[in-house]
Amino acid sequence: MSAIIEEISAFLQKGRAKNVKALVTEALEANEDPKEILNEGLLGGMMIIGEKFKNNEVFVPEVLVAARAMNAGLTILEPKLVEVGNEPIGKVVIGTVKGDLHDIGKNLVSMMLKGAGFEIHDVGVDVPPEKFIEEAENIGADVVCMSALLTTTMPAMEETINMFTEKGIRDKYIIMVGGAPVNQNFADQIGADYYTADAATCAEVAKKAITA
Ligand code: B1M
Repeated sequence: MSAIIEEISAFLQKGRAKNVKALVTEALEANEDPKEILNEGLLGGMMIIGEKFKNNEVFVPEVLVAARAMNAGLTILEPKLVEVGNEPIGKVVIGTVKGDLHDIGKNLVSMMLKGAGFEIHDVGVDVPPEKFIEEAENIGADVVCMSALLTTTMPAMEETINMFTEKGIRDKYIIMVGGAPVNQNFADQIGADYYTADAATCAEVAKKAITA
């Protein structure tokens, strides 16, 4: 790992958003590979924070500032990771489910979907089933993407799919789910169309599904 990427990871762990932004800019100017900046610098730093959080070595405030620094770095990196074509290949509604405030994974998924040519309608975090439905119906979405990072919020995915079904509109949409605690079994159990483990695969699968 280059020195600058190590520095990005270190500043992210300290939650220093301004330094992370400046270093990501500097790394891009120095022709560092954007994917390496993402995977080793930003996500690498966040993984270390995640481990420390799990072991009670850091607490919510530290994780929160690290997450802010991560999002700050992502905004600089986004144009390099995403090259958008002219005509959208489909419309996506994306959000983190009710009760869940984690948005970094969702933001990455949005970014990759955008890069794959989708028009993105991000409804944010802590999104109730009604909101997913309202937005999907309003914009005429093709795909609905739900993210969950907590085992306690996974049931909100099922609740959302059930509400689409109750309203008789389930089959209008390709429904995709993901997030660290979600897996293929769970996706099958709740009647989602696709589960994918990471942002890049989500974009690939969505593209295939819509052009199938
Ligand atoms: Co939270 N948190 N957190 N947290 N947090 C986790 C998730 C946890 C695993 C930490 C731990 O204990 N090791 C744990 C969950 C345990 C569990 O349920 N199994 C946890 C907990 C317990 C909590 C609180 C309850 C803590 C508390 O208050 N006591 C609390 C809950 C708040 C709430 O949501 N209601 C909480 C709060 C927070 C912060 C607010 C401080 C902050 C979030 C800030 C933010 O997002 N803006 C935070 C963070 C940052 C984390 C960790 C450290 C990092 C998550 C992250 O952003 N990872 C996390 C530990 C960890 O994951 N190691 C943890 C990077 C991100 C790129 O990965 O989101 O997994 P991820 O996305 C991946 C894939 O999952 C996938 O693509 C991405 C990669 O390409 N993906 C999809 C995601 N969505 C997808 C959708 C798809 C497809 C793929 O299709 C639609």
